[in-house]
Amino acid sequence: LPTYRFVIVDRRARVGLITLNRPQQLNALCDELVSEIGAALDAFEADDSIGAIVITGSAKAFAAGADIAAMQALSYIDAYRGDFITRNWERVKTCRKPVIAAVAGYALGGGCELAMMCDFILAADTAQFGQPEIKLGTLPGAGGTQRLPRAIGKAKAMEMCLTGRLMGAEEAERAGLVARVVPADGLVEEAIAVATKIAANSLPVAMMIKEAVNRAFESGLQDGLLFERRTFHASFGLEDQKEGMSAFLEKRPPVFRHR
Ligand code: CO8
Repeated sequence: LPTYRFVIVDRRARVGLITLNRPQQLNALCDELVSEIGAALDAFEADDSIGAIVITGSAKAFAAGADIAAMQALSYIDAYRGDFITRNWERVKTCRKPVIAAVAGYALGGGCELAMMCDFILAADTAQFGQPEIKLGTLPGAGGTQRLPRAIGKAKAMEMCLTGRLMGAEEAERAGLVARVVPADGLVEEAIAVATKIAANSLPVAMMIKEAVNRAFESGLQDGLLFERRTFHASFGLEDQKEGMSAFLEKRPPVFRHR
């Protein structure tokens, strides 16, 4: 596995693990860090033996936001011409394998947005989510105003973006921002365990499910249902569908070949 400056990349059997590692800045998301997340995702996506990916930070911070020091002096034309810095961020969204965000501590601004770009969030009981950009004289720039209302509804999203207040793990679970809350000291192991379960299934089926669920946010119900039905039909072309159903009928565990 290659080494990076701001992320640590590791693997546990079929699970790829990306740990943000810029501790002095609470994992503030500078351009290089986000590029490295992209490079690590490229490598995991190209690797047939990886079936799911976990992105995590430290106990204190998943990521405390975009790098304020790098943004402070940016001019409009620099931001616009350079497509600051969303260019890089698209990579997380376009990953076709399942990606879990394992969040402990602060997930603020771009950190909250990065977590929301993942397929779902597992939160430690210490997790704190927020879009505090308003306090810096700007607004969320990587999906905060769009994904947060889809996740938790307009009232809470509007309140969070307009006040910049933080939301703890319990409230985040109640509101639907996170899938589950777990004790902080077991967060990463639990995320790896969940990813291991996902990765034991058929990878092409997991990819189809991810596409189909994401489609629910991009289309009306009829189009979404049609997309689902066609994808469901396509699953009958997979070796893994034959194996999964044969195994059930033969009362044995399936052995998926991920094809
Ligand atoms: N950028 C740069 N440095 C940071 C950031 C950040 N976002 N957050 C923390 N740091 C640095 C601090 O400057 C400090 O550095 P130093 O030791 O050199 O002074 C170090 O990390 C430790 O931080 P604190 O001393 O502040 O730690 P505390 O425990 O006292 O406080 C907090 C922790 C509450 C998380 C606090 O650091 C904080 O409020 N951070 C800023 C949070 C924030 O406003 N985030 C939003 C940033 S704006 C944004 O994300 C826009 C997203 C747009 C999308 C971008 C893609 C297009």
